[in-house]
This record gives sequence, C-alpha cells and structure tokens, in this order.
Amino acid sequence: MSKLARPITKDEIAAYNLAGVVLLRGIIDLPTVNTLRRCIDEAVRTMHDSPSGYNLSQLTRAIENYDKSTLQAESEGQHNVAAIAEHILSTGKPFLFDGDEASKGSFLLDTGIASRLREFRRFTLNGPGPEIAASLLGGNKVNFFGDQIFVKEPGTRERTAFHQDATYFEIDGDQCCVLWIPVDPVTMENGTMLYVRGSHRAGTLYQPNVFVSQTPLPGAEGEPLPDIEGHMADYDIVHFDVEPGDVIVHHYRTIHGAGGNNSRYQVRRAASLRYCGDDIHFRTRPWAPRQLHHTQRLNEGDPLDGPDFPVAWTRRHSQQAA
Ligand SMILES: O=C(O)CCC(=O)C(=O)O
Repeated sequence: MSKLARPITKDEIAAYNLAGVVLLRGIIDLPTVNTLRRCIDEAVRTMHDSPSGYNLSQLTRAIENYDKSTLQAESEGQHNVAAIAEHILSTGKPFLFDGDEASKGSFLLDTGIASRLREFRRFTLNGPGPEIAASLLGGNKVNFFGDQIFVKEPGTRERTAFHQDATYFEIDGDQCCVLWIPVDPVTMENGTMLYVRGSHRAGTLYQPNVFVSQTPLPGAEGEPLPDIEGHMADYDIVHFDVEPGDVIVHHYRTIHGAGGNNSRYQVRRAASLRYCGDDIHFRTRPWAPRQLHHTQRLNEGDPLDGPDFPVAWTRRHSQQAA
C-alpha cells in the first residue's frame, strides 16, 4: 500500500530530471508530518548527546571572537572545528549573514539521527521517503543513504552557503536524491531553500564548503563554486514557499542554499533524507565529513549496501504488495 498522500505525476518526474529539483505539494499526510516534527524536536532536545550535532551560530560567534576554548571544546566530535576555524580565518572569506549582530537565533544541524533515534529511523525506512525516491529515481531498489536535520530559529542570521551535496558524500553515480522535508511553513522570510535549476546536468563536481561561508572544506577537491550569493541575478534560481506536507526533492548534484531566518516568531525545522538507486557505488572522498555512526567501511566501487545503507524499497516487494 502506498505511503504517499497522492501519487507522484509524470510531470513531477520529468521536472526532477530536467531541473534537478521538484516540489511535491501535499505528498505527505499531516499525521506523518507530525511524527517527523516530534522526531526533529527529540533530535534537538538530545543533540548534546550527538557527536555530530552543532550549533553553527555559536560556532560562527566563537570564530568571530576567536574564542579558542569553545572551538577546542567543539572539536571532539565529527569535525575538527578548531582546525576548520583556522582555515576559514586564513582564507579571509566572510560568513554569509542575513541579519545583524543582534540576531539571537541559532542554526542547529545534526547528522545520522536515524542511527540514534528509533522513531526517526522508522520514519526514514518505513515512512514516505523510500517510495518518493523510488518514483523519481526509477530502478529496482532504493538504499537509505543518510540524514540530517536543519533548524533555523527565528532571528538566525546564518545563511546556508550555496553548495552541492555530491562532494560531501562518498559515492558516485547518478541515482541519488535528497528529500528536504519541512515541518513548518517556510517562506523567503524564514529561510526557504534556493536551487540553481539544471545545475546537476553538466555533471560538474564542485568543492564542498563549510556551510556558513564559501570557504571550501580543508583539502576538498573539485571545481571552485562561483560566488553565487554575490551574483544571484546571473543564475536561474528557483525557490518555493512550502507548507507541512510538502517535500522538495533535489538531485545530489543540484546546487542549493538558503537564507537566514529573519522571522520574529516562525522557526524553520526540516529533515534532509538521502536515498540512492541501483547505479550508486562507493567512492572515497578523504575530505568528506566523517560519518561517525557508520559501522563499516566499503571499498572503492562497492555497490551501496550493508547495515549502514539498508535497502528501503524494492520494485519486487512493491509489486507484490500492490
Ligand atoms: O536546510 C538547510 O539550510 C540546508 C539543507 C541542505 O543543504 C540539504 O538538505 O542538502
């Protein structure tokens, strides 16, 4: 039985392939969105237990103030924050802010929540995500690849720098999509996502950056990403006002970013779930953020499989269930 509130249309599949991004309006029913909202809130509540959880606003302030003790204390987990801070300062590239010094909101980010919260894991594997991915990717199976949450509280000045997910991920191939699932109404004011239409098609791989500045991650390979923030009018940028129940899906090579949250009251919470199809295989990228929750390491060229990348959908099972 389908887990979607409505079927995905042929036009939506064509839009995903052509533009590298598609908005699926009203694709998830509201009880399911409520489940995800509870999961995100639980993830935030327990973020202090997560070695991959960061308050990026606190970190940008610590870098601005050269607060070495905070930077050192935050360097125990997924990222060597102190080294990244030195790297950002050495490039001289500014942080990307909407809003001023007085902004008190925080940009919270965590990775691998499915590995630490059972309800969240259930959502990623048994919720609507695998079926959405299967419809857009085609193919015979879908593996769950990973998750993050992104929360921008009201009055969060940090933008999300334009970036391309592909080079943060240790995979190669074409069939990887990212589901950005908001659990709040999101508009330009509180930081809706911005996508460079068609940017997945050339196949260019760009250097990943530190997320709140255009500074590339230390040691990152790839083409330098142009200064999109500084020349927005030169790019074919699309954005959508979204409501709970909507899902935006982008190809993992599609360049995207977001503004800060300039709203006084409206938080902006979203989960980002990643799924892969048949043609994806493992590819080492030494600069990629460490996935501390992974239990084993694949070899170069291996198909995506094993306990860290569970199969979440197969055509055979979906046909048997129909
Ligand atoms: O929510 C954000 O600000 C960033 C989301 C993102 O980059 C992603 O889902 O890949």
